[in-house]
Amino acid sequence: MTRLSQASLPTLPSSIGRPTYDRTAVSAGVVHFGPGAFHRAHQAAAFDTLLHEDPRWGVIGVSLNSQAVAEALNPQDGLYTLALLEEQVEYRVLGAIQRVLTRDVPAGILGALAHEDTRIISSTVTEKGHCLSADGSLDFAHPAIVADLDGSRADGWVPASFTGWLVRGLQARRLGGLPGLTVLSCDNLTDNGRKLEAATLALAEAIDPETARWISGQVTFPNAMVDSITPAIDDALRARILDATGLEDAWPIQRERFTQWVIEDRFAGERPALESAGVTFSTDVGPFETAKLRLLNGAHSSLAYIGLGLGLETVAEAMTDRDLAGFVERLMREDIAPSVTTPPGLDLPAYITDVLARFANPAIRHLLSQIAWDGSQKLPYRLLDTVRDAMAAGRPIDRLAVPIAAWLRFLGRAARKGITITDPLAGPLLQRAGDWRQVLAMREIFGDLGDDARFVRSVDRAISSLEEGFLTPSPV
Ligand code: CS2
Repeated sequence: MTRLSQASLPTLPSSIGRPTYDRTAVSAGVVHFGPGAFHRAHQAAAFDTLLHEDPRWGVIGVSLNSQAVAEALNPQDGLYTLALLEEQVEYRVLGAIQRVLTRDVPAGILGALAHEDTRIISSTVTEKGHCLSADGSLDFAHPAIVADLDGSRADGWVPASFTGWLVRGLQARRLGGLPGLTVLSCDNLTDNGRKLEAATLALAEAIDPETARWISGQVTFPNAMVDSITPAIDDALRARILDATGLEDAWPIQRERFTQWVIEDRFAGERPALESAGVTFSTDVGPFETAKLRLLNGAHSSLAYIGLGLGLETVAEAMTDRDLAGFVERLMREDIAPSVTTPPGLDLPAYITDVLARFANPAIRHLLSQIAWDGSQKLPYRLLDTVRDAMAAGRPIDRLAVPIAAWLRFLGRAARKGITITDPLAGPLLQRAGDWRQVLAMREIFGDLGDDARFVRSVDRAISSLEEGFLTPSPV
């Protein structure tokens, strides 16, 4: 079987989309940290579209924690297949990624960051990759940050954290007399750009104050909202892709057709003309981020923890459970929507209807267990901020407490069965999971919410009602 590569590209059936621009003429305007499925399905697809008009926006991927993407994509000249999931699946081979660099060649990463062609450093390193405390500031006690503070004193420092790499790369640009650039976070965090800016400045200040000053003047960190449902690839789809393309692809990816990327118009220097790829530039991304994180991701995590408790496997399957789907819809419309400022031009009730339809898409097999990863990092943005706003406004929080209770029960089940969970706080969470009050007391997740008697009472009631087999605590 022939492997997908630049050389084998012409053998693709004509029905399969592919880069029709000259890939040898492309320069890398973007260095992206975290070239996993989400980046490759979403932002790299947008850059692939843009490259048909402007060759200066190729992408160099940096994978800090694994060799897997590099091993899959480098032998394929950065090419991979994207399946757009609908009744009729559409396949497209994407070519924006030029190569993927890994930690074992630090000089390569540094060279890319401090290259004159590089004008954007972007990231999808997930919530935990930002090493933040519960208040959203850089966690100076995080082992990777401690290692960077220590390591930065030595010559030839190889950073451990993503933030460390930013500081190291920006320092190299300053020392090399290169201009500043745009650091573009595409992670699911409220105020992602501002948080990354504050974290980078705090670390730079501790390591090299002159670079911190340079960053303040030369580098911008726009906020951005990214949205597209991207389930992990499975063997069934791999087989279908092989069938459709006739080429072996070590790591194809899939996503729904819907995609949205709203970027704050705050670029250092030239802004890529991504409008042609459907990107929206806005002066205020905050309302878009909040609407998406609280409504879509909040509902997703609710479906995941409640659904897993009911023995369900996928999002679409959970949406066929009438009680659960009805509960989540009420949660979105009655409990979450009041905490969301309507983004300009968006009809919030229609947005909720659309999100629910996307969840119910039977062409997408999105595992609840995948969404259940990293609950300690996700719930603060997805649900706890909404709880705080609801309490401050005197609105009920009983329904909002249900997914939190479902997460606590998910932890309790894992601890009882002795199975581990994917979460950077898995150790302490599972240790405390036998007594959910101890989990609520974890300030790194709940802040001072765990001290609030009203919140604790609501969670207590929600746990009892889930135990009794009701989705909702009465009366709702
Ligand atoms: C999901 C997200 O895995 C998860 O936690 O909620 O990846 C979700 O599919 C995307 O944010 C949709 O844009």
